[in-house]
Formats: sequence, structure tokens, C-alpha cells
Amino acid sequence: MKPTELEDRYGARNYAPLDIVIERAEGVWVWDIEGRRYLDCLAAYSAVNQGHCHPRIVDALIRQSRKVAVTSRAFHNAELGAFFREVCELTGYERALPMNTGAEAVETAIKLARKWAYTRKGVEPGKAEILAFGNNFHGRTTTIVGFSSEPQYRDGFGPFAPGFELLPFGDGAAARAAVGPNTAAVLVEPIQGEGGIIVPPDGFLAELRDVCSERNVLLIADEIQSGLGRTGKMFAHEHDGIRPDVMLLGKALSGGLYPVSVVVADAEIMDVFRPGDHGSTYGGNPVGAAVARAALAVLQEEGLVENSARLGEYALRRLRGIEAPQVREVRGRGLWIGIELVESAGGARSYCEQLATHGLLCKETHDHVIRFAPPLVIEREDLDWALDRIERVLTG
Ligand code: IF1
Repeated sequence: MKPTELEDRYGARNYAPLDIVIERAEGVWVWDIEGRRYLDCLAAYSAVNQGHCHPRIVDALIRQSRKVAVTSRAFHNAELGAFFREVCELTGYERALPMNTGAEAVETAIKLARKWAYTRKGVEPGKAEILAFGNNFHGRTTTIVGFSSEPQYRDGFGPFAPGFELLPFGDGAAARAAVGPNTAAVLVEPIQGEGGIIVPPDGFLAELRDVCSERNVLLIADEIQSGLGRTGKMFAHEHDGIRPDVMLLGKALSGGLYPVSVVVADAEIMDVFRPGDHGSTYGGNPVGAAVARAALAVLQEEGLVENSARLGEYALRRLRGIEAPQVREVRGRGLWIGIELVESAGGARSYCEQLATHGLLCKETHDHVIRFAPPLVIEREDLDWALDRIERVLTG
């Protein structure tokens, strides 16, 4: 049986992939089982900012796996402390709590915010509320989809956890009005990814920061997709010059080689967690720590944030220069760009399918947006190769 037949015969039907079977990947390129080459403009939703199978990260995975892998946190391990130090130095926070997936980091932050509200802010136990935003995407657990505004992410999965309220993304005044005595935190993606690469108005994050500081509410930035260079800054919240109280990282934190996520915050917040409060079997294991250290070293030593800023600005300018009636808007920051099509264009999926025939892998989001997010290692020549093909499909 072919790989797709095996998937069809034995796999749950929770995805409808493009009809491409990837067998090998390196840098910005992937090859299918027939040997066709594609330029990956999705980068596994920003998990491979460092490029596929980066040799330095692969080497870290192999070397550590040959020494010791999962030990559980019942014992210390020789890698974790160095990972903590490097992620705290990079992010500027005092404490790091390691998990595996992004959703686990989000769930950890929700628990942290609630316990902080009860033990530090004096909110009545069981009454903590968290504000989030319409069109958010923070993961797929039932707590998280419980505050999703996307019917498909919610339908059939209730009942949901109480204590969440959605606000209009980009509306600082609405956030100011919504904060109450029981508000523990505001949870925000600095740029909404799955929502369609929605860049908020300048000053929105700064207003959220002000409201949270004035009202003793934690500002939690979900940088799992927007962070680690994707938007041309190390962290997307830097575009508004703010410092969240809690920040979440995942995806490119481990360069696509191994699931690692982390929650960072200062001690006065993070130390509400006492031994036994929270944990995970694989969280903080030495392989994840070694892989993440290598992924962060590659990000910084290869100047990927600067490359994202420079080539992202170039790509945005070129894409905005395309004369195509079916394009409603081109938006984004760094190498994270959404090409929104008019409804009459018939949906972005068909454009992604056309792009695949031209050797480009993109993924639509929210029906009408073509998401363009190549690995941050991309070079100008390959970027032009991709943009030429996008222009050809949009003007064809
Ligand atoms: C899928 C979407 C993107 C995220 C942000 C937390 C998480 C994600 C900002 C959870 C994960 C992934 C999930 C993956 C596809 C992808 C995705 F299309 F689902 F919405 F990127 F936009 N915060 N996003 O983007 O992290 O638990 O997945 O490690 O579910 O198909 P995770």
C-alpha cells in the first residue's frame, strides 16, 4: 500500500492534507516520494525557522540521545540548567518552565495566572477570569478550544472550562473596559497567525500593557508562532516596545527536531508554583534541552532575525506591487505574510494547490488567506524564485 493509502486505511481523519507526500527535507527545500522538489513556504507553521534538518540541531539530538534521554524530573539532569540559563538570558526573564507542545505551555500559563490571582492578587478561589481575543489560536485542548471563536474547533467538544471572555482583537479600549476585579490575565498573540496573520494597530499591545499594569493583571504573550524571529524581531511584542509578564515559546524553540515549549516569567510570578503543582513526563528532558540550546544558538549565530526583517520587508514590497484584482490585502511583518484574496477568487486553497504545481508549498488560513512563511534561513535568490511563482499564479 502507498503511504497515503496506509494513512487512509489506518489514520484518523483529523486532517485533509494537500496531495503531496514529503520524504526528505533540507533547509528551505523538501522532496516528495517521486523526487519532486518544493520550496517550503509554511515551515511547519514556523517550527522550522532554522530550516529543515539543520545539521547542528540534528547533531545535538543524536549526541544527547546517545548519552541519556528522558529521566523524568524526579531527578536533575546535566542539560536542563544550561537550557534554563540560555532561554532566560535570551528572553530577559528570571524563570523558565519547560513543557513539550505549545498547547501545554498555554495550559501552564492559564494555571499560573489563576494561581497567581488567588495567592498574590487576592481573587476569590475559583473566580479568576482570563481575557482572550476573537480569532485566537492557542492550541487544541478542550480548555483552549473552549475560548476559541472558531466553531469547528469547538463544536462537539464541550462542556468547556468557564472563566474566559473574548474581546475584539486590536481594540485596547474594549480590553480596558473588560478588566474587572477578578481578571487574572490577558492572553494575546502579538500577531494572530491562524486568524489570518492579523497585525494589530500600532499601540494596541502597548495599551494592553498599560491596562494590565494599571489593574494588576498579567499580560501573557503567546509567541509560539510569532516568536523567535518570524516577524523580523526576536519576539513580535517588541514591535510595540512592551514587556509581557509571561511569554510562551514553542515550535522553532527546537527547530522542528523535537517538541519543546517553555513558559518564562519573573520569579515573583513563576514562584507561585510549588513542587508538585505542575509537571510533565517529557518536560525538561535532556534531549529537548540539548536540541533547544542548539536551535537557539543557530537562530542567533546565523542572524536569522535580521534576515527575516530584511527579506521580509523586500517580500512584502514585492507582493504589494503585484497587480492582481483577486488580491484584497497583503499584510504581515518579517517573513510572515498573509495574502488575503477577495471572496470571488474562490478561496485560497485552490491557489495553494496551483502553487504546489509550481513547486511552492503554502497553506491557506481562514479560507481566503494564503500564508507565506518560509524558513528564516531563506536567501534572496530562493525568495525571488518563490515570489516569481506567486506572482505567476496570482496574475496568470
Ligand atoms: C494544528 C493552526 C497554526 C499556535 C499558537 C499555540 C499553538 C499554536 C499561536 C499550539 C499551534 C499549530 C497547530 C497545528 C497547526 C498550527 C496552526 F493552524 F492550527 F492554527 F500555526 F496557526 N499558540 N499552531 O500557532 O501549539 O500544541 O500545536 O504545539 O493544530 O494543526 P502546539
